[in-house]
Amino acid sequence: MFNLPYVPTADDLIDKAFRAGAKKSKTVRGMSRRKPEKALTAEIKRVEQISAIVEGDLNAVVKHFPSYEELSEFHQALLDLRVKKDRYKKSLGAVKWCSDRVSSLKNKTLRKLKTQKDLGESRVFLGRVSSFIKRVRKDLDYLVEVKGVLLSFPFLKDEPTLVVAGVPNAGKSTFVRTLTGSKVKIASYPFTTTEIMIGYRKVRYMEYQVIDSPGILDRPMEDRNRTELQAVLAIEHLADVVLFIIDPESELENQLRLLDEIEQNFNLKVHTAVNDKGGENPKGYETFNATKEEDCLRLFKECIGLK
Ligand SMILES: Nc1nc2c(ncn2[C@@H]2O[C@H](COP(=O)(O)OP(=O)(O)OP(=O)(O)O)[C@@H](O)[C@H]2O)c(=O)[nH]1
Ligand SMILES: [Mg+2]
Repeated sequence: MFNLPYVPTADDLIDKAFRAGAKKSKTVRGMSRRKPEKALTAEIKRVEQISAIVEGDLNAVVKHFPSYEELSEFHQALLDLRVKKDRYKKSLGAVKWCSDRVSSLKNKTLRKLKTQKDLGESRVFLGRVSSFIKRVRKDLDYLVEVKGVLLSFPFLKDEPTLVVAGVPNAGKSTFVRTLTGSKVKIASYPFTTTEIMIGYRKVRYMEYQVIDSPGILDRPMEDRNRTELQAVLAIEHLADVVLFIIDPESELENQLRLLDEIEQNFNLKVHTAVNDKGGENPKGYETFNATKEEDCLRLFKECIGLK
């Protein structure tokens, strides 16, 4: 989804650029250290090569990392859970600053080398480039972290979307897996799903996006952890309709309060069903077995308004 470039560490970038510079100057200079003309050309080539590599790597970062503003609302909210947006903006700005400084220093150094023919300018250039790069060391490290976060984002299609929600261990993933065939993880303990997972199902030639979300606990929003909040964001930003699965083995009171919260806070159609793990179903909600395809398809069609 994001075409994110290689983000070098400060040390790697210095190392890579300086090595390439040395190699380039060596091929020009050859073995004849004493010829001043060749020595000068060799230093010019070194400076050009180093700045090409530094600017190339840094500009790729500036160009290909998405700006916060160009992300969808859902992705912005997801990023906010993991990353400080001001820090992200600042890091991109710092990388741009470094690339610009190297570029203007290169121009200045090349002018001096060509006019004054002072080879010492090349050494000054190396020192200053290295210190510019070291000044953005933390920014580069931060962007490596942001890259990991951006790459973990789910790829979403612009299609009618059902978000499956409920308390942990309710059977959400089992439903999504049976309905869509997506290989989401299922286990008999809470918080098995820690990120938003996506499956697709076609019904009457129309494709629907089905989102498996982490469990949400019935507790105040400010107490909810990052895992739970991802589910809240999916309901808020992605859902056209919600399927709320009730776990008959878990306390009903809490689940009904959570259901009420979802119904009150988001202007959405919420369909409710109880899976058939056993236990009671006092309100007479529809029962289904999440491992049976026919049950899941029936329920799904009801959610999207098809018979
Ligand atoms: N008998 C029965 N067991 C089910 C049903 N649905 C799920 N289970 C079992 O319930 C347990 C939890 O299932 P998951 O699908 O992982 O639940 P989840 O809601 O995704 O859980 P989290 O990701 O932790 O929130 C597993 O042991 C499933 O095998 C069902 O319809 N009938
Ligand atoms: Mg799950």
